[in-house]
Amino acid sequence: MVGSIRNELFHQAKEWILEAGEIIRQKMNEPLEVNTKSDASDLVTTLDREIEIFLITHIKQKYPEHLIISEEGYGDDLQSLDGTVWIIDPIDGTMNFVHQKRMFAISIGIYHEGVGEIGLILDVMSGILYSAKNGAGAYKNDEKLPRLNKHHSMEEAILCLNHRWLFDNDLVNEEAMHRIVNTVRGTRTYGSAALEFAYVAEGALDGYLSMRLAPWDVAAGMIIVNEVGGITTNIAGSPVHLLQTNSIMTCHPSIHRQLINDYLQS
Ligand code: 2AM
Ligand code: CA
Repeated sequence: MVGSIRNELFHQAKEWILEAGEIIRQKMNEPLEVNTKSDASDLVTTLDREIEIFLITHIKQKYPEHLIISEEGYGDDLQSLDGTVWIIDPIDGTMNFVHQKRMFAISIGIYHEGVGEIGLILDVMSGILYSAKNGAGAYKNDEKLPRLNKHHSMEEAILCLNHRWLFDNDLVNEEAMHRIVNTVRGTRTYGSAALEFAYVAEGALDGYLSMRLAPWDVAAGMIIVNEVGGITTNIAGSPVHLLQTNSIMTCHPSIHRQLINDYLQS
């Protein structure tokens, strides 16, 4: 993508994500209709839908040729990442939004011909915007994030993971997960994949593992983590496919290497 087009898109997407955050903060204390989707923990509210429609309406008006992948079904049904594709989660961490009224985000990733060009993650309640442009580094508001260079051992690492992967499950060997948890300095679970990516990018977490994430959970975060030298793959170490769900590990490079070589390689 040409740099001037990337810059223009970035400013536009930033304006819309900040406006969307403002709408959520204004409306979140009004009565909310909460419904479940695939299971009892998979929630959607009227505001998830409203914010998705807000973003898609703006995108389609200004950029009618752009395509959209989004969580609540108002986007396009895509079979490829050809062209310019916005991958959107209007509220990432809906359970946090409903129950805790904090620790949720809006996530927008923009890809051009399959290449991640722009990533934006807004922590709605704090107003902190994590952002990145391909090749231009990642930012936390106006502060440039340093690259993840210093070597970390597993013993010094803080990892983020959901407790469910420590129990018998179909997606990962729970004994490998037990060894990981027994080795690292600490574990955390925040419940918003987008924010968990952002915390890896800023070095507050050394890695985040999840066994099942959708494209909109990871699209922006992958671009932001990549800009600071972090690595995102599935848990086998293979590339993430943005048209399907994936297992995910997004990590400081030295932690990524150790997790694959010493724990997760079968
Ligand atoms: P959501 O709130 O947008 O649904 C919670 O651990 C993280 O996983 C959140 O980012 C949440 O995104 C995502 N998530 C929850 N249920 C999911 C599902 N069934 N498939 C994929 N991602 C899911
Ligand atoms: Ca969502």
